[in-house]
Amino acid sequence: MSYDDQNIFAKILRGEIPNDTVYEDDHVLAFRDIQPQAPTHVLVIPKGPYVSFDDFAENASDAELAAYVRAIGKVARAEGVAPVAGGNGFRMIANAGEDGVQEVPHLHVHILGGRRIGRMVQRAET
Ligand code: DGP
Repeated sequence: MSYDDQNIFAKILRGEIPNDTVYEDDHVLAFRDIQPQAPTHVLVIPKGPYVSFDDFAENASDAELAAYVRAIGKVARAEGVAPVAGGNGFRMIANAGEDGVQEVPHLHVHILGGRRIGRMVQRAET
């Protein structure tokens, strides 16, 4: 699957659509999900044109990979949900492709916290 530069997160990165930014650096943008599923629901995206985690893992530079992982930790700490910083915990979700039910074809990790998130996987699609 090739990258579609008309996807909604590409538009956010170009500043064509507003977002509620919680973190930004040279390689990463993090912003609040428009349909929050928990008190903390932040999306962390690389600024590069990567469709999914497997695309990113294969094609991103070491600097992009490191920045992305670090940014996820920084966001979790800033949101007060990181256990090593006294938070009560969180879940990271990265949906990929059709079976992963990925809606936006630009890599994003959801960070969910602030409540008990529940079971990891449901048997039936909801
Ligand atoms: P996924 O199913 O993993 O591809 O999740 C896509 C998420 O993106 C979903 O939780 C809603 C969120 N979303 C979609 N459009 C927008 C938008 O324009 N702004 C923001 N902040 N979030 C969006």
